[in-house]
Amino acid sequence: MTGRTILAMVLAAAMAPVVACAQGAFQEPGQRIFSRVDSNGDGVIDRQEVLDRRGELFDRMDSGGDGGVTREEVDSAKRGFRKRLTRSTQSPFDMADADGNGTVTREEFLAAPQPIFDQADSNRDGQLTPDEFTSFVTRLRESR
Ligand SMILES: [Ca+2]
Ligand SMILES: [Ca+2]
Ligand SMILES: [Ca+2]
Repeated sequence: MTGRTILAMVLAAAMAPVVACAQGAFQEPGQRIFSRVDSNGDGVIDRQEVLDRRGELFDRMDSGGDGGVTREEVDSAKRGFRKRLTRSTQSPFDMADADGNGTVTREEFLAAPQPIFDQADSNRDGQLTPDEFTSFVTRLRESR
């Protein structure tokens, strides 16, 4: 059980506007996403910033605002995500629902591992530089 899909959801959500115009003439893959995720603007993305995005995603999915998301909320959020980022056959809901009680709390959602962060952080220093991020996004695009 990994949080791959969950983090993919966060990245996909952050990437959506860029991916939407990817067919056209956009030259710097990931640049806009990068600056959106780099909320303190120090030029690198750290795990906390990724967690912040994940928290925002949770809040967006938690349409009832009761601190837990249901299978419907997760699945309806998932419909907007690109298949290649969610190629797991396992529902992201089941991956995030660590205690299997049918509700994903914010805590469970934030506790999921960050495999994509690890994948993109090629020198393993816990921070994503624009170069690391751009080459990761490029790899994703080329893996289509
Ligand atoms: Ca930063
Ligand atoms: Ca749960
Ligand atoms: Ca790094």
